[in-house]
Amino acid sequence: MNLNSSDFYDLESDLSNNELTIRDSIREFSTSELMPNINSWFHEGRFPDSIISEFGRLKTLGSTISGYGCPGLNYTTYGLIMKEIEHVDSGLRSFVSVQGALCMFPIFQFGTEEQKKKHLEPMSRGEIIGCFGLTEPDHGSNPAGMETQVRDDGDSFILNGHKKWLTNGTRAHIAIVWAKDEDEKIIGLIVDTNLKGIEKKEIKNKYSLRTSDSSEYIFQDCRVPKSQQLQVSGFKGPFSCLNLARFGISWGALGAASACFEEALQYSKKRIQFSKPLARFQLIQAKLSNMCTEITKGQLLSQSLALKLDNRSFRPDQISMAKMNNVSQALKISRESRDILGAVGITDDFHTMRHMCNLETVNTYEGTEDIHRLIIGQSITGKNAFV
Ligand code: TGC
Ligand code: FAD
Repeated sequence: MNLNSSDFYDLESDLSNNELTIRDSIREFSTSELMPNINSWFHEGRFPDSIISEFGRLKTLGSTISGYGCPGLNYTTYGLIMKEIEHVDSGLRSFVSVQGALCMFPIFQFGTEEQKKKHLEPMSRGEIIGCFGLTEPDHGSNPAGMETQVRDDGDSFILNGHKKWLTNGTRAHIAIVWAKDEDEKIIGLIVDTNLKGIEKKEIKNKYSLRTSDSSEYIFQDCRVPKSQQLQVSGFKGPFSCLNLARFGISWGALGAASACFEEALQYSKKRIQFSKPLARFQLIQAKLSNMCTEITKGQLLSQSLALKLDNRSFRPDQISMAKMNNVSQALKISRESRDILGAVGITDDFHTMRHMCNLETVNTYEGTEDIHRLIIGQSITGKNAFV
């Protein structure tokens, strides 16, 4: 076994040649293009636009979609891509999640043929960028309370409301916006972000996910042509996009967790205290053993879930379990790794603390840890804690 590896069960041997080839191409790109720059991007608090076309060239955008310029990869490969990118940084993975799972997926799944032909191919190349507006300032965990609404006006809808925390929002060409119609039904619109009546504000003051573009959109009598409506009604529209994104996050979190574990493991073998390497102390070994065990368990959950998604036999509450577990464990692992690194762990000579700050966001977005706990609770008890 490679002692720096967190793959204790040799789960890599379950991967096909094609899955490994794609994983390796992302790893090569991450090592040569992303890792050398990640600290500067994080300090500057900016998403690097220069990598978007590379993400497109590497087929990371909309990778599970078949046709319209997309490669139709299986869910294990999609997961591996997310893991490799988040091994570098959660904010960079967020760009890919939002573009693919939250914007291209609904267009593919619920769009008209005309909408698919217009958007999907350029989106797969990163020439059209999307963002996703479900959350509002007063409605996060409970989007059912949303106040954003549309009024019917002939060939158009008149859109009013306020969406917050849109990842990719300041550079997006289109926004997938979820709103209530006059009958209080949820509808989805592909909104051209240059339309009159949209005010965009970047959210700058973040300690977490600093390489990701977060923004808010205020719609004031924004006229959206009805031709931009998605063919879905009700919450299954936005929630089915979240399924794919949450699944990808369950893999991504394993990337961040293994980056932290690998850093702590290497350091513990070199750092001498009390005349011994830290790795010789039982308490340090216990921490490393726990981290490695949790990463292995998380990988088993995500790999098993990928096969269920391939067979279309998954349940959303199974995705909740993988998202909740893998992200909360990754956050714990990043904190333990930071502890093992001692003082130097708070500097950017190491990547652990950046991962730790990022994982605070990942544990909150796409459904907080406790919201997923309650989704699982509802399944196993048959009692709905949300009403
Ligand atoms: P509920 O009554 O349970 O369901 C309403 C309708 O939706 C259907 N449904 C689903 N369909 C597909 N997949 C799922 N996962 C689904 N969950 C529910 C359900 O069958 C029902 O359909 P129908 O036809 O019977 O009407 O809905 P609820 O309002 O009680 O939901 C409760 C709760 C808490 C589970 C839900 O509100 C929730 O998941 N809240 C969390 C909100 C959230 O995750 N927001 C994410 C915003 S996007 C984001 O964070 C992007 S981060 C981007 C990045 O990666 O950078
Ligand atoms: P709240 O819902 O106010 O929750 C606050 C706390 O209360 C949490 O601990 C929560 O678990 C707890 N809580 C809430 N309800 C219950 C309950 N019933 N029982 C027990 N505890 C409860 N949204 C988008 O639509 N698009 C995006 O692209 C997007 N990107 C994001 C990027 C970043 C960097 C961040 C931080 C968020 C992003 N979000 C996005 C928003 C994200 O989905 C929400 O932040 C998340 O759903 C939680 O909502 P909230 O922040 O309003 O917290």
